[in-house]
Amino acid sequence: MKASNGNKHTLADSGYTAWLSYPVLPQGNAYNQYVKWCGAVKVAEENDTVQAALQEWQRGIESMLGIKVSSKPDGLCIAIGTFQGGNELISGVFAEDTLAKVGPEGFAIRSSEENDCIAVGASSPAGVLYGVFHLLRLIGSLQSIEGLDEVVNPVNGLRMINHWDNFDGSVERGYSGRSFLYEDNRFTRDLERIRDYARLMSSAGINAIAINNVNVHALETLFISKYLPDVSRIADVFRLYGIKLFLSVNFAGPMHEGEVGTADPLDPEVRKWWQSKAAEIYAAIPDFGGFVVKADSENRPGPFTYGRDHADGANMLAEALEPFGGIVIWRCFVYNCKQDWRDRKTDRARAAYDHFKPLDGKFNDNVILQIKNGPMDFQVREPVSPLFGALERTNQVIEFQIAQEYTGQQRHVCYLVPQWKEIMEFNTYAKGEASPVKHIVDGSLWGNRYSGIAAVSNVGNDKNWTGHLLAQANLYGYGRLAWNPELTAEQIASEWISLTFGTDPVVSGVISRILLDSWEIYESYTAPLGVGWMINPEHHYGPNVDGYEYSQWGTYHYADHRGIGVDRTVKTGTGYSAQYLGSNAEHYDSLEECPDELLLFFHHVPYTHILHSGKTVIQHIYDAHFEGAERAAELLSMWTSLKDKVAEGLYLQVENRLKEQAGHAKEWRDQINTYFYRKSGIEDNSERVIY
Ligand code: GCV
Repeated sequence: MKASNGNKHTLADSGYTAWLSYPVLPQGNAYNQYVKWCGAVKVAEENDTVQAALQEWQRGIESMLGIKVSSKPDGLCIAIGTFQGGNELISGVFAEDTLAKVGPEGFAIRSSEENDCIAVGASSPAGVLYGVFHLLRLIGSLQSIEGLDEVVNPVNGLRMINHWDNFDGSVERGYSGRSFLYEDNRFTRDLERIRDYARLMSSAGINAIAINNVNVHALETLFISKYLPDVSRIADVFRLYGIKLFLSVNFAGPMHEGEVGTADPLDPEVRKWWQSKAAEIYAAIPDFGGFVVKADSENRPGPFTYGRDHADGANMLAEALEPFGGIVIWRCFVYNCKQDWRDRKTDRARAAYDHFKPLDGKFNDNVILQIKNGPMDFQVREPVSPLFGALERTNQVIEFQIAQEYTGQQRHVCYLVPQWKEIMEFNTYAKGEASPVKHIVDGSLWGNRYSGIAAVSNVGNDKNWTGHLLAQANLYGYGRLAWNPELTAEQIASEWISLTFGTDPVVSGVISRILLDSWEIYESYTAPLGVGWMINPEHHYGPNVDGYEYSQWGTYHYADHRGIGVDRTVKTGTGYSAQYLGSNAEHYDSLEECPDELLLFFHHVPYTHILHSGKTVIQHIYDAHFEGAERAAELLSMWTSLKDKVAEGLYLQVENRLKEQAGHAKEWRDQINTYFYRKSGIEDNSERVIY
């Protein structure tokens, strides 16, 4: 199998090569420095992953610098390899204490004048690959490669992507075409595309991918039996790039093929069934990652059917995987979508905490709970899930959604890295004053065996992977943030822009501004003050104030002619605010202290309530929607200023999406403003026309 070369111009122009486009670098000091060092490379290992790193190096250097890379150094060179791989340049450059600092996936990099080389060394082939991508990234963003002397390890152990791809080729919440993994109930034959995908993921730092939807349908249930050879072929490609393959499994699997008449996790036959499946999987894929499970949620089967709890269910699977080193990733997105919440006490936001807090400490060591970032469902604004901080004795990963289900579906630009950063920095007060989510997620706060980050993929078979070209920044940014949560949203944006579009500072300035403003803009014309779900039911695109699909019991936002918002306080509401720790609980519970952006998530208030900003709630709604729509239009004019500076193919893709966004933002503005004007009967104090 060869990595695809294709017609480079066309591929880059379509967005296919994404942040591995390796744009030609400008002449100048930096360029001369790179040419001086990068003309030759020394590699001593035949290992497939090290060879993949070498190929990537050659491809990147030849494209960015326009030179041929020799593999027979005669002077300055780059040396690539594992510490034990027999490359004498690597062993000569790194001191013993450096080797000790390099973790299993980390790497060391050192520019050594005395050895005439820049060495990239690691303890594993995957580390070598990450090191090579790192050096290519430095070059692609015009940074110096002289004087380098650093050890880089990923902060998070698990850096995972969850595909919601179905075997029939559809993608649940997919906004970039169909699946590139499956077509009409068959696995793809285009392994080159899988390989290019693996390259992209690995270069962003991803090390785990679950290839099928957490809603596992009948045929996908057979991925662990009949279709195992196909799964194994994908795992072979991922392995080359340091990525472990995971499968989402159906909790009722034992019943599906009629082999066992129950899925009760305490039934010995059920346990045996899963154990034998695990053995079959590991015989085919020795480094298989494990299972992802959605149970007892949105009509999925689970342990509740048998009167068992989620620890019973997860531990049963964990036992089957443990002998092979596999893990179970058990999702906490468990709620009863049919619940009657007219009592105004029943609250979906409470569900994950109510289900899982009592189970803390009851899960096996190879179970990880996967917790959505917020208590609801990836809204443009919601508080951080109170489960972060509540589980002291349980492995856990945070789940983000790169797919923009509720944030414009990759038709609107919404750079999500600032949102994820804010969530990771949120202080839970779980263990003293400094207990941010990022330290729960990286395992350091409680000393967990497993920890990390997972996110729902935003890719499909659209040529540019993500539909909206600018949505690639979310995919790249997610990986980079998972690798190192200390990177800023600005840094990540700037890296992505250089690697994708080249290093022109004007281009970088404009695209950076578009990305960094986009979340705030999207929020302002869609979801005021923490109210969510004002979108059309089922497909979740476009404005519909009463559109929450489970609204048979009333509207989601409780708006009437007097006021709006969900009372989640302890005294008069659902009591959800008490799920937080320390001052967070008081802060959210208090009408005076609750931050404006979450006010309506926690409180029901009259439209005339005065915000910290000094505006009334209703005036805020009007202003935010007028301003948001205006700013959305400005995004388009900012982009058009780049017409002659960005390759035409890329330029036009983004222009088309931004045109749609500008028009659609007006529709949002008009629907939301009209609705609340009619409900409240209160005039806009700027006397703008509200239709
Ligand atoms: C995969 C939301 C989405 C569903 C998704 C679910 C989940 O409800 O709308 O499409 O199902 O979250 O995360 O399991």
